[in-house]
Amino acid sequence: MYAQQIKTGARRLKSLAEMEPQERAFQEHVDAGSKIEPKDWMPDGYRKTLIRQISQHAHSEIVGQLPEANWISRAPTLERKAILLAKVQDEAGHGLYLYCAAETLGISRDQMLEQLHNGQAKYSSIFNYPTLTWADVGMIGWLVDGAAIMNQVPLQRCSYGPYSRAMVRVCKEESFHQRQGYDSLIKLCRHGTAAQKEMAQDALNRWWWPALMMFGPPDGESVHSAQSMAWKIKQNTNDELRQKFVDQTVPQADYLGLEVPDPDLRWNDARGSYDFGEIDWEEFHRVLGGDGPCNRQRLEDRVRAWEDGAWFRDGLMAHANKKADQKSLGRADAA
Ligand code: FAQ
Repeated sequence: MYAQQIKTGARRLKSLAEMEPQERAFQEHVDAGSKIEPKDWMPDGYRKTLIRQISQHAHSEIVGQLPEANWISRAPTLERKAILLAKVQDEAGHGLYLYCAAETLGISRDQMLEQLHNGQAKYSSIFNYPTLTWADVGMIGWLVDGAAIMNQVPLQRCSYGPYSRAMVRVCKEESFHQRQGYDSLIKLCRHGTAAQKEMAQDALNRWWWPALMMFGPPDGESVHSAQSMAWKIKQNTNDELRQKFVDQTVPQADYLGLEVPDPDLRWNDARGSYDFGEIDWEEFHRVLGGDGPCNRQRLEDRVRAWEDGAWFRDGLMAHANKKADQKSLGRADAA
């Protein structure tokens, strides 16, 4: 329902009566649950919000390859290596679908990458943390992909057609990612040695809070939530999804025999969900501001990968241009 009253840090939204006819028709279309397609009229703000969110999402997928790729050459078995390779390749595919979806809104992939490389665009805070042990790879699958699924399943119903369709395939693959992470932690925690379980606990201690930060600032400080929900880009607030994630994940930690590093975590019978402790928002803002443990390294790696790939892009362009020349020569001959 349009103008749903949620408490957020955003300014007041326009009512239907305050909108110009074109914008009102757009909003009614969205309210009716219909999709917006690239050639449809859309408010500038809708276009900008989507470009921002989809490009940040795409950047997260490709920067997100880096922490796990660190372990491909050191995976403990051939099977684990094959699984991890497939997962890291999937993340590149997710980036590709998402960059393509953003391109339908009138921005080029080169522009988006330029914004990533010059620090203008964000990517998820979570990928600025290091993967110190093999258990961290399991934690990324279980917690990071788990949080990503919680956030992305509702995005399959996003009002913008190309984004919502891209998310259907992404979510299927993220489910495999989450399962492989949890499976590797079951091996460490329930079938492994005491040292392996300790390694998993240490990884959980380091990844739990950053995983909760993935859902974004608390609702009272979320700048974009109210408008994005009115436009049905987002279906839930950041805090709603964070709570669902905690409720789903704590029993999974119990099954592994791991302790969630939060002394304030307890089941609240009245609410039917878990109460949990205060997130360190200062740390969140520090990481967003570029001062997390790995921000510099991640950006350097992405820029280097872009520069190293220049010869390949040049080759592709030369090939495409040659094909185009041959085609136009063929047409000239036929004329
Ligand atoms: N990190 O007003 P809100 C993955 C920014 S994919 C960095 O609440 P919004 C797969 C936000 O952009 C993970 N920045 O914003 C994988 C905004 O900044 P701006 C990525 C954050 O958009 C797994 C400002 O704070 N998923 O993990 C973060 O309504 C394993 C104010 O925030 C997506 O991108 C953060 N955690 O809600 C890959 C999903 N949180 O632009 C490899 C799509 C907030 O004004 C391995 N995105 N910010 O300068 C979304 O759902 C939303 O954009 C939110 C933020 C929920 C992230």
